[in-house]
Amino acid sequence: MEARHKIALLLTLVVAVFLFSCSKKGPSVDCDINKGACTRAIGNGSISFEITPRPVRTMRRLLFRVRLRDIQYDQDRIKLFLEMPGMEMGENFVNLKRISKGVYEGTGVIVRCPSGKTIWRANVVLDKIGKVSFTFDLGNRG
Ligand SMILES: [Cu+2]
Repeated sequence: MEARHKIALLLTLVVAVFLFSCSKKGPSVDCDINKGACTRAIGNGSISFEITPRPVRTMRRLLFRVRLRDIQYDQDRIKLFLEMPGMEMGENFVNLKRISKGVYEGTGVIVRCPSGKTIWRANVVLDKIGKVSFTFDLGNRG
């Protein structure tokens, strides 16, 4: 093989590896869970979500809080599902109870992923209104 062909082949491989590693980048994190509450618009209002204590760690008792603003929601419970994007981790949900107008709280645990991945998604489901998702990374505390 000529030298320039070898170089061309090498460059092609480098580009291929680069593209592959980019496409493997995983789910995009959209909530900095250790900075405070994250907020999503829904309907004419919004939903805020936070976990305390911070920094958020796995295998600890955590408080999950959802706050509704300008949303008509008369139920006294909200279900919050925890999942890992692209993984089957088994069903994991937290029952949130209304503690004051528009504020729902519940305790739960985020398990440690055996694969070492640390990105989680919380899906907040409001009956007849819809679902919002928050994707966050526990980083080295996952
Ligand atoms: Cu996992």
